[in-house]
Amino acid sequence: MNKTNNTDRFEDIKDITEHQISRRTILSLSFFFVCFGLGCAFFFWLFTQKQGDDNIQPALRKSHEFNDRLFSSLFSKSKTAKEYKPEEAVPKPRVNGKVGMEGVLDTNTWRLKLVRAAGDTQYITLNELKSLPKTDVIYDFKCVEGWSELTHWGGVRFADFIKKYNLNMQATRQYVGLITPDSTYYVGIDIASMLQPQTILCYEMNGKPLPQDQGYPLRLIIPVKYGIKHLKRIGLMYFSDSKPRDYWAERGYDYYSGL
Ligand SMILES: Nc1nc2c(c(=O)[nH]1)N[C@H]1C(S)=C(S)[C@@H](COP(=O)(O)O)O[C@H]1N2
Ligand SMILES: [Mo]
Repeated sequence: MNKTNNTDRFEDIKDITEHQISRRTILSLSFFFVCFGLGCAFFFWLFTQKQGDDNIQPALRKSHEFNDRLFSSLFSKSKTAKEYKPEEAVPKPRVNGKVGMEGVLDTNTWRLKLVRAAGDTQYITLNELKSLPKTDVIYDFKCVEGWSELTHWGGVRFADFIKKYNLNMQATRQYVGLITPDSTYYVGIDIASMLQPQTILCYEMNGKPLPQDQGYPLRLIIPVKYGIKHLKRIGLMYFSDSKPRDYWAERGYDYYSGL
């Protein structure tokens, strides 16, 4: 009597369980197919979109720009890269990137062309820049290709340069643009990162004049950014509220390229 009862109950339970199992299986399978279908539709939509001027799907560009804005807003001037002792720097830093570095630069006639406003360009010599207070920066130089090195640079703080050349008005613009003398390499950088105290217009490496292939006579050192923004052999500098042209951003890399 007892036994029969037990079996009955057991079969009841088994019945319900099997029913539930198949219902749940169907439910989760349908859920899977709906998600899979939505995923396929999304990718189809994404990759059949008309590409923008920069050969990138507008939706990807938009999310990229969203990241840009997010990280620029998180950026604070007090954020600094870790600094090291001079002995820790490598004696011979790697040379990387030669765009705009071809040919020998005429160091006697080189001037920094500073565009103060449309039609108002000032020409600054290396000695004039060297007469400003010098700042040394020893930090971990990082390239997007995946390597990094402890390097030692010297030059004039961009913020000091702004003060000395009365560029406070210009520094209310959102970006600084830098271009090599032959105009083949160019970068655009947000003003907050330029004014960060470790950003220098650099003319020295390991206490000696910059080697030719590392940007002689003047390059940018900007520890809060990846290597791609560290333009070597500066020819021209200008200020702008719209994003200056940027060599690697035009080739799909992040415009902001912050660390
Ligand atoms: N003019 C110029 N500057 C440039 C580049 C370049 O190709 N041309 N490459 C950039 C990249 S990708 C890196 S990683 C650094 C490398 O600097 P280095 O040669 O001193 O190591 O320079 C940057 N500045
Ligand atoms: Mo790089």
